[in-house]
Amino acid sequence: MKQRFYVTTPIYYVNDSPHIGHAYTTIAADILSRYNRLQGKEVFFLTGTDEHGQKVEKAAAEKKRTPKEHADIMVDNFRNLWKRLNISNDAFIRTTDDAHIKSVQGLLQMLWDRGEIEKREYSGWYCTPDERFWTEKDIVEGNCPDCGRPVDRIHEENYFFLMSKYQERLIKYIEENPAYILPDTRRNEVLGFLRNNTLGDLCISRPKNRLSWGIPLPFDENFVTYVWFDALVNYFSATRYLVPHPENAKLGDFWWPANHHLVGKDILTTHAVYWSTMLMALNLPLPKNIFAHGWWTVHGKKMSKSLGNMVDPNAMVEKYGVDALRYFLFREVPFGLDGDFSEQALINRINTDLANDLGNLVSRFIAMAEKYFGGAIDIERIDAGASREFEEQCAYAHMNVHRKEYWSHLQFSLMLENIWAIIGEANNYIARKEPWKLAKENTDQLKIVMFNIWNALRITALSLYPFMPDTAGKIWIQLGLKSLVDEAKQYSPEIFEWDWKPSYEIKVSKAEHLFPRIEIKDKNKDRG
Ligand code: ME8
Repeated sequence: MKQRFYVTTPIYYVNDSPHIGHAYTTIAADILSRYNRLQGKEVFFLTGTDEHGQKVEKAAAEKKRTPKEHADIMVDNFRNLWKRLNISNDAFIRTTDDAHIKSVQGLLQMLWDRGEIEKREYSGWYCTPDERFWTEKDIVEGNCPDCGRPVDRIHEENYFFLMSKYQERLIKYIEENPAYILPDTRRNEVLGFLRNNTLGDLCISRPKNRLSWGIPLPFDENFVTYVWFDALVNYFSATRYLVPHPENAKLGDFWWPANHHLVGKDILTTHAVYWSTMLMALNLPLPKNIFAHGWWTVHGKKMSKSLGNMVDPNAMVEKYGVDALRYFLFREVPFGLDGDFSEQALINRINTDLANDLGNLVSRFIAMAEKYFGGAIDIERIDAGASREFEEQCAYAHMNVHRKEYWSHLQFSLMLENIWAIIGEANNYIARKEPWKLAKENTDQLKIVMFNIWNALRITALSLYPFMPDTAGKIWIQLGLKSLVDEAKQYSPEIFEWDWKPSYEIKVSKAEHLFPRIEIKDKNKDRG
């Protein structure tokens, strides 16, 4: 049976407009999915939208729509963006899906029957916009510690998930499974928090008279489910009805547990603490990994509607292309750390790494191959001589691109650095070998050199595919190969080796330059 790989993104609030932060997590999941598919695994890549709660209810009322009508309109902002960014998700979950609602209710009933949920009198400070309770010591001068807006004092009865009793078990689990929460800094933060604080129980309901847009508790119609309980369950509920062959899910052949839950650092606690303890109470296995990546800011500031500084991925794609944006986000900042987004930095990456290093290499190589041999590459050439050094350097960088620790720890920027090491080697090799001289002096040697560059570009295209699928596919075709995805699947794993050769003749062909340079007008010049 094929190995399985299940990766998730957070389900984004349907009411918000997606920005580069949302694009970031989703592209990361896409990179992992594409890579694992190419390695021959059966992949389930899940993303979706979080559609219940007060904010959706309020926004819908303002627009004179029902919450569901509002969600049905807003969800397309996400769906369309994912298409535009070349996201290869296998499913899109909405928390308003009937099957998800039934799943949430089924799990709640199970927890209720097992005595894991209790009804209690409750009073606390409530931040309405954030839909979050705070304790006396959390609030800052009568305001929400998170968003700074005023909080309200609320007394009511509510249902609580008895989370506190799992504190020790969770600490032990995280200690014994070093890869459960990554990166390590985040793991240490969660452990520090759990060791130094007493975990409370989790309020998992809202009275219907205060909030009606939610999933009714199966054991008390007067309450709806707290958004986070509803939302977190998506990762499991999807494995019951959205996976390939859902009929197997019914037979107990589950996709669960996920290999990676990718989240931003803002929602690490809800995943590492709430979700983990919910799963423990349900007797379900925990995901293999929760990876909390860093935060994109703009000029050092948090992106927000009120500051008007949200970077719209659609606009970036329009101006610079999908692959340039995908590349930039994962090359510029190691996954896990925070980064500051600037268009200037994006342009610099396009002009240096993409136009100069990669684009020029491809077009120079194709032009030379056409000039010297009418585009034909002699793939039977084997170099026994000095240029094995080139092969060895490429092979070393290529091995790094595929390093297991990089992939298990999501070190995307290191993989890209190694791909660029191959590109750099190929550029140096051309400078060293001077094919234009060989063309006059030694065409046998020239054939070997051309084959080696061709092969380095073939390996580059394969390695680039998860990050820049469109560009990788274009290079593949220019190299005279047939179809990157089909051939990679058909000839995996040998195709990833330096020595792999196609079984047909190769003729390269010119196409448009992959990444034209972006010229920036010098503002000072305009001023005269
Ligand atoms: O929290 N930098 O949804 P959400 C990097 N519905 N990533 C960012 C970012 C930024 N500036 N801003 C947002 C929710 N993100 C819940 C999730 S999951 C069961 C429920 C990304 O729409 C990042 O992945 O606020 C973050 O965790 C997520 O968007 C929050 O999305």
